[in-house]
Amino acid sequence: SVESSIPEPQRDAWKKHSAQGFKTKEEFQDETVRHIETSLARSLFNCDELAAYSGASLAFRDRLIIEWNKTQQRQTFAGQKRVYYFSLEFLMGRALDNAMLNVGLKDVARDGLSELGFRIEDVISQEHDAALGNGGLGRLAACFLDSMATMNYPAWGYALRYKYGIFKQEIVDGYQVEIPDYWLDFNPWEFPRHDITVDIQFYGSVNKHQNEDGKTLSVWEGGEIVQAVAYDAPIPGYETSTTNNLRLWSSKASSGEFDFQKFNAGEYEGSVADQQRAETISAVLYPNDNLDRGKELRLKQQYFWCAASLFDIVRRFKKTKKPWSAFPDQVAIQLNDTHPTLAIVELQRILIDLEGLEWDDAWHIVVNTFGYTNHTVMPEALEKWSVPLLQHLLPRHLLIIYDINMKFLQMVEKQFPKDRDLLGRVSIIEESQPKMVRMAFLATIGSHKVNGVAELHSDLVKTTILKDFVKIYGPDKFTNVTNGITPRRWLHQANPRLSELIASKVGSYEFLKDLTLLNKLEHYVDDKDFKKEWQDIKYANKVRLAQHIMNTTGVKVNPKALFDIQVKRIHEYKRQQLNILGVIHRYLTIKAMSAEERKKLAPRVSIFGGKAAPGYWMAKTIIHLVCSVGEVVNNDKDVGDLLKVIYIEDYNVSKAEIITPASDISEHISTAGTEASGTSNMKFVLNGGLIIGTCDGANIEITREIGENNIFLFGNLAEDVEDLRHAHTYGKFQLDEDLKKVFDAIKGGLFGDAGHFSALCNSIVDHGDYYLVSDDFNSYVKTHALVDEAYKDQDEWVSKCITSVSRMGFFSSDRCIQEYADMIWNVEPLPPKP
Ligand code: T68
Repeated sequence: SVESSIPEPQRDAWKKHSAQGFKTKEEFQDETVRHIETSLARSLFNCDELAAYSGASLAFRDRLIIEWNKTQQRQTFAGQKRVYYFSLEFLMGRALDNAMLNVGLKDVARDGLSELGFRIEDVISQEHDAALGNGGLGRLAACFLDSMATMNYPAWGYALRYKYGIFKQEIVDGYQVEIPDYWLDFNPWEFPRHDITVDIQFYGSVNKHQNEDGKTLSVWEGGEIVQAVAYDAPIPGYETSTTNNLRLWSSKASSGEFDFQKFNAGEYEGSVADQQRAETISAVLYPNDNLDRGKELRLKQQYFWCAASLFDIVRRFKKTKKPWSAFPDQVAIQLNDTHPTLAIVELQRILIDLEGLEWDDAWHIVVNTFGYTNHTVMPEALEKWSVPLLQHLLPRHLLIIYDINMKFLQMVEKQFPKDRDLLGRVSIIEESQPKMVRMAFLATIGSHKVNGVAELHSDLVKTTILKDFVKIYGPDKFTNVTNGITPRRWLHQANPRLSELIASKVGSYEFLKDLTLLNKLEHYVDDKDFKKEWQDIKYANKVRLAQHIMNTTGVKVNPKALFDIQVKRIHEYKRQQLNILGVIHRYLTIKAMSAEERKKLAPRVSIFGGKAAPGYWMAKTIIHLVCSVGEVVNNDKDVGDLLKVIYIEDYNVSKAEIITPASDISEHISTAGTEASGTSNMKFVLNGGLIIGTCDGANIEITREIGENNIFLFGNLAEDVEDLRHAHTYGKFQLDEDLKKVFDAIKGGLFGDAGHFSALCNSIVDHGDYYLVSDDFNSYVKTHALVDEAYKDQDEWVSKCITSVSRMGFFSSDRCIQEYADMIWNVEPLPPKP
């Protein structure tokens, strides 16, 4: 039996009054109106859409929380292993629509709201995205939470409760402007747990003390204490009552820290400053994707979050009264990139310094607990922390890192005697000025499995950055789990009509839980009526996007044109510059065409979207070029509908839900070997769009699944990139002929002051063209011509789309979670009793 504050005789009374949550339309309306009138203190006379959203959300939240309590109790009773997904980012997007669909009550809510005077779409669109992430890495974590709950895995997410998520992007006069994203104004989805707090230490010094047994232990003393307060968000599974938890830590000054002496001595401002300094830790999400900047506050965030989460997990483990050796049978921790690597060091510290375990016993537990997912092999994105910074902020942890390194190097030396170079190459400490701690090495050494996120990427991990480690540990420690996406949000929620059409053909909505069932669609590839409906749905989705574009940019686009979309973070390696240079080439070509030739051309809308890191100047220049080209092209009456260029402001999860279903073709055109996986490629294909892409990341596996006739691949291969770059640096660079014409147009001022774009052009022409824009340009342009041709045969095009969708089953994040669970976590699901 578990401890309970309610004595046995009173429990029946308690149970009789237990909250049940609504089930019917009337109950939903009761709950919604009650919340609007009492929780929000509004009435019939001042209930706007925002209040309706809030009331409906609170009604749903109540339902979720009831299931959540039951789930947590059930999981605790069962006593089996839980998964903890450590990620500094969870890009959740909106919660209400997802909650409605997952608990299967969206129709109830639609009718209920309609009778109360509201359209459900308007209510849903009131919600502010939970935007606690940059891009793919954060969204992957969110998809994984959905899959883990849906598949009934006992799983928690751990993260930071940033006060400001990723900034909001405005485009002002063709430039990106960043606006802070204060999203906590009203968030019905989180529960503050003021009773769940952890004191987190920073700075101070390390001293030796003897414990009762006469053993000498290192003790970390002094420094400052910041308090972590837990905030919980329920994560409902689809068609299951399992409701998991996402725990977010918020920082505040610890009660000891808030200096009452200062306060009483009249130094009010000083004590408030302490408070603010503490709160700074969880104040803001760092807006860089795939770039490491080594800022002290970022390191503080990482430690704060890891230490609080581990304390929480250890506290939970201790309640089981099991021996420490059982820890890895109860706990699996997955590290989403190297950002949580300090958790490895922190667990080792807890075990040896606080719990008195021997080093080797402790280390065995640590390694068996952790798994590490790598998301990049690009050098500028690999995390390193300077030794002096660590020494200052976390002196005890640095010593432990040195010990981990020493024992590891001793082992390597035994295995490969006299290979001094090898020792230098694999050392956790880089012998630079200042010395640096290589976090990917530490994460690898401290985990039992390391995985990449697509086949090519996992191979690159093994042959480039972790090559020596494969030699040392053998290949079995390294594996691949190709990314996936949740079909609930990215098909059913984003594209309800397509989901419904599919269900009508494959027999039920079961495919949302087993995406491989989509293969039944292949029977309908030649079904005329089906294809007509398919096309109608695509058209309707394009009309919806065209409306959004009209509302936000004032540009009218023709929904019958070919919609060509590239939405993702702006990065040179993702090559939005290749796309826009290709668009300019198209524009110049159209201008030179006869009226006859123009008639044969399929009209195009080139759509871009995505944020640039605020300090990434080149990325901002790319945005500016896209906007400047749009300014000229969209106002060129001579070109008209043949070409439009659109920049969609503030790309985020909820915009993606409108954009993804509306593509005819989307662009996934990174320099081969740079994009670890990509996940929007999967979203677009699943929504019946074709893609143009390089042989990179998951594009390769998408091709294998859907067939090479159904994808437009182009460009150099990863295996040739190094040689090409090498050739460039040794003077063998030949600027592509067509690209030269494009640069001449830019330099001639066709898109405004050429000076604005000179660094961008020079990076290709004069500075080695690191991302191989010129090498791939010809192949890219030619492939777009093939797209134009293919689009003319609509019947064949739709067949390709249907075939592709029917073969996308592999890319469900449910399949990923199954692989993680079996290969890495060794955990079992715990389904609710029927
Ligand atoms: C992305 N990484 C990969 N990083 O670029 C993408 N980085 O190929 C892959 O599909 C996706 O991860 C999921 O595996 C990122 O999104 C970041 O956002 C990031 C954030 C902070 C620091 C470094």
